[in-house]
Amino acid sequence: MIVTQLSLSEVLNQSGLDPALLTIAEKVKAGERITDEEGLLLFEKGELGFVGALANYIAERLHGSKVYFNRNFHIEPTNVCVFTCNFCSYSRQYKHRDDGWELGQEQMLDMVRKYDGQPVTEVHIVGGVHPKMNLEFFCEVLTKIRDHRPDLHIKGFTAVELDYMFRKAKLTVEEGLLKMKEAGLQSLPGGGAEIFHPDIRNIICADKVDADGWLLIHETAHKLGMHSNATMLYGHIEKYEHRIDHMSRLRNLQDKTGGFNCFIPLKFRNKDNDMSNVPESSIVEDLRLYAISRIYMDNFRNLKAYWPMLGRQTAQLTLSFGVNDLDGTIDDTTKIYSMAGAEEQIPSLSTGQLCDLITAVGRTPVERDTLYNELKVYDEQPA
Ligand code: V47
Ligand code: SF4
Repeated sequence: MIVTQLSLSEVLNQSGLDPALLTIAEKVKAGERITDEEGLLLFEKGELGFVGALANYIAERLHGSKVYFNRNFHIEPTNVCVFTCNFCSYSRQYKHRDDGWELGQEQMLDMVRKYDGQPVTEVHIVGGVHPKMNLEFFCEVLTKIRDHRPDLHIKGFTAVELDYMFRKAKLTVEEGLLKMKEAGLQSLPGGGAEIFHPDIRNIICADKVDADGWLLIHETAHKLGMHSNATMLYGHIEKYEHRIDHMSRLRNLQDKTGGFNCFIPLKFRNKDNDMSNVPESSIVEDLRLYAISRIYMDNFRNLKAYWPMLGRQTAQLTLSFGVNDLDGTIDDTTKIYSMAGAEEQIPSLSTGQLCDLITAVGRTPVERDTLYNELKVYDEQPA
């Protein structure tokens, strides 16, 4: 089913529209940035149809009908973690490590070898923060992967994992990142950002790297020529103003460095964690959030909906609300979401299925690499 949004001129000609919302629509038409207050107003008063029309206009202006995906796979080295984020369904404390997993270097390399001869372009490495898996261990893993398959882009380690490793190794952020870059790391995923504002961060994930630490790692990576992504964990106890505060800090850093590839809102899932009493957000709220992110984050070209977590149908819907990227993948091996109650228990989509999902809503699938270079435009159905 194709969701048809109102055009921007239809929105501008609507009678009885709140004058402040009309100003926002005019700014969008002129390609101008909206303020924090206007972002907040969109959360408070912007109906789904209104924000959807604006977001769709921006996404089509930037990307036409193109929707990106990539072919990647995940390595999750361990779910043992020294931190105690209340929303996490995935981690196990070190003293309970027998309930979790800890991969050795050879096991990780076997996962890479499994894709020999297959056209994957990216490996995404992310996991818990294991007290014994240190910088040296991961530098060795990176180099082994790079030596085995130099064409594979290695995107790995959240700022949370890096912050812990660098501290343990008594290195500055720049020294640590340089070591990892030399070993083979090419870009950073966006995890660990959660909600930056201390009023929320101190409740949901008090003991890990704070907002300034997270932002410093990404800023330094950008300075060293590496790109990264940014996430926001939404739909739990945060208020609209915390979302705007979070997005504002990212927008400011992007103004400074231009190093973020994409923004990825992550919907909080409440199964088997210490926040299971917190209800999950509705699909309407999810779609509004995607649309408002697209409108507010004017210097992020790409807005990603991570389908294993949202479910393929909701992810498909987001394509009419500003999203232009579905991540991937032919074989997504992540457990972070399935353990938190995500829609997709065994997240795996073939390229053909992913293309069908995109074409079914009138868009054009485009395979990209990690840095958003276009590899193939699927005008026709793939063989
Ligand atoms: O930081 C953990 C989130 C993130 C839950 O950069 C949860 O391309 C919802 O960041 N409900 C890690 N979310 C994963 C991540 C990611 C995923 C896909 C692509 C990219 C990318 C990055 O997972 C964590 C946290 O925000 N998370 N538990 C939960 N219960
Ligand atoms: Fe550890 Fe990450 Fe889970 Fe927090 S979200 S407990 S840092 S694995």
